[in-house]
Amino acid sequence: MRITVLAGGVGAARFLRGLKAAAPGARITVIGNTGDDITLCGLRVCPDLDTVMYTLGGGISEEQGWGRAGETFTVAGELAAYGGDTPWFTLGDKDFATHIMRTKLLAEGKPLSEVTRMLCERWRPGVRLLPMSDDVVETHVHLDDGPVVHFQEWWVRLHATVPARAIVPHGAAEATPAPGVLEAIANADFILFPPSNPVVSIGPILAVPGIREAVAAKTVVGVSGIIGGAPVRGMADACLTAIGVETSATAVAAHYGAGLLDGWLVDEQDKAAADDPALAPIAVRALPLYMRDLATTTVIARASVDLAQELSMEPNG
Ligand code: FO1
Repeated sequence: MRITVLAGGVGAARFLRGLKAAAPGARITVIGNTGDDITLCGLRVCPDLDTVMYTLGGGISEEQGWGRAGETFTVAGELAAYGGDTPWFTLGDKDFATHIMRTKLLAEGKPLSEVTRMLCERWRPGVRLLPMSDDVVETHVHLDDGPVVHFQEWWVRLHATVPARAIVPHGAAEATPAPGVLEAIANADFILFPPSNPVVSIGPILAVPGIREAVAAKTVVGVSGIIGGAPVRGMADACLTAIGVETSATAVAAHYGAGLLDGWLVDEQDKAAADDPALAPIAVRALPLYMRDLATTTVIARASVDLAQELSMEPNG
């Protein structure tokens, strides 16, 4: 079974751990969001790629969901002594090695997809991890009062508390899918959208020309990251508000649209979504969606696979 997953953020990485357990024989390709990427002190940092690589490779800081376990911050402290670059974005000593190696390989002219493959040779995540594009795409947040800031500054320094009037994947329109991305979508038995932030994690991936159309041609099952009107973690509500979408499992499914989504998993608190006319063409299933641990995550992942297989069988699937 070949599964392709569009992924970004902590929720996606945790979902993928459950997916590997739920479908041990499946060949999983992860198309990772690179809109969160940022250059700090001259080093290229790819948070959503690293979160998947570390989580599935066993190096993640479990409590944070990003960065490395057992970190020290000596280098960050020394940089701060020099006035630092962005003191609000903390890089640990072990994490620095990833960014130094990535930047070295990029400077040798290797594309991000090749660099990611090389870094994964160490971590062995058990999935093929592809950046959505080898071209630079960075999510910019247009604040209500005018300035445009990098997503990380809005997310980390401003805690997404400053109202935004637009969230734009800058560079996406000029980007091309990374090698293997369109093939991974076309050759998949189905596509999964994990409980990622629909605006800043899945959105930028779909904004790369060619990807949305390729995904729409497949059977797609998504997992709501919104339960009972609130994001499970992170600040997806601030992102949804910025694009005028209500923070609800129904509204997010409607945002993706029936042109994209064939199935949608919602928590039991949101089971009314199954009867919402706005989601009529989408097969909605309700089940406990809190990913408390690997066991509960595996059940959720298995449910997404089962629904995708059921929908793939249908004549118009
Ligand atoms: N998030 C924070 O809230 N504060 C940080 O200092 C921070 C540092 C950081 C370093 C490396 C990395 O890969 C991720 C980091 N994150 C931090 C999380 C990051 O903002 C998010 O993981 C994604 O960009 C959104 O999913």
